[in-house]
Amino acid sequence: MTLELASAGESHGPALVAILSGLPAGLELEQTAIDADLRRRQQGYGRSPRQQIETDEVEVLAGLRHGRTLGTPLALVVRNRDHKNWTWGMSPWPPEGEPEGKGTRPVTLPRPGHADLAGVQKYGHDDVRNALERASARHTAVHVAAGAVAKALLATIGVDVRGEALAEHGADPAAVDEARKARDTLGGTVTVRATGVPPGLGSYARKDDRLDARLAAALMGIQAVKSVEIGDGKELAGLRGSEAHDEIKPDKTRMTNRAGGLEGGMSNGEELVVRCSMKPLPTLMKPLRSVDLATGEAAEALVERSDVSAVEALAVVAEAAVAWELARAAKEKFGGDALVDFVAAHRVYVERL
Ligand code: EPS
Repeated sequence: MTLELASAGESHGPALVAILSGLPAGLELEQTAIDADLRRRQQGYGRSPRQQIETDEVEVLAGLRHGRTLGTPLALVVRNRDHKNWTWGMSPWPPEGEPEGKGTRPVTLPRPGHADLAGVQKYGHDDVRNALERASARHTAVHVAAGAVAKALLATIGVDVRGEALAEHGADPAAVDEARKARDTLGGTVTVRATGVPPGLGSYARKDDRLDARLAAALMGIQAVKSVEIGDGKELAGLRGSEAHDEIKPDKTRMTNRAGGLEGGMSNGEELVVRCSMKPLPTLMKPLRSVDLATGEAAEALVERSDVSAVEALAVVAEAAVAWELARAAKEKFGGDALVDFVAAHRVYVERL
């Protein structure tokens, strides 16, 4: 059974939920490890005051007994504490009583760079909030919880995944202070590295099997991500073949790792190195020109509480996305309804190599 992840949840709704299926039975999970990743995602210089309202914690509703997976769907929940300020505005059922709190008036001023305009056009909404709530990067919280589960599975075969922001643009506190003063926002770049990845995860057999393509989709699927690079990425395009490729030693390791641990759509046993970059966040305190959808007149875009930068959060979210995709590829390769079978299959494979 392959690993699958389904998630749901609006930014100011009651909760974010994820259902993870295909996990082997007997995997030990630690609540503190999952919560530590949730906390890492909330940190970073430049986050919105929203992070002072939220203290993200995972709740498990199914699939776990006494800290071990049952081999059945694992249901994770991260509650939105801010929902208490939006109970009327984000009520799943027709709200009762007089409108109160946030989200009671329709949003009609789409933000350039956000899902706002195309979202209301596509789904036929009158209120931009009906689009922006799910498009929000808030829901990356539950994907980070899922990533922590994936990292626990990968750890059983010696794979470790770690994301880190490049110390520039949105991850440079001085640049963030300047941008905040100018009522502007910043983007930036993060690198995710995975060690202990055995050769042969993914495949060249079909386009959809290629691990590089799958990692690119997983990273590009994160809000605001605009580019993904594997290893030295587009820099390789400017080199000669003799300079670009990683020569092989007799022990089958490489002299360099410009390919970032991926060749032919497969891991090659070297450290896996992927990078992704996010655009500056589109909610600006000094708004860009837009249209008022209620009147059709020129107007300025919606101004809402928001982050100046979320690049350090992206490092944690990208780490989770890479971990999930690697765990999925490992589960495809090694199978196992019981964790011991998964681990044994990995051991036999590595011995053969
Ligand atoms: C977001 C806008 C802000 C961010 C949010 C993502 O939310 P709010 O409008 O409630 O202040 O804080 O990110 C989170 C809440 C989070 O936990 O990461 C957006 O429009 O994408």
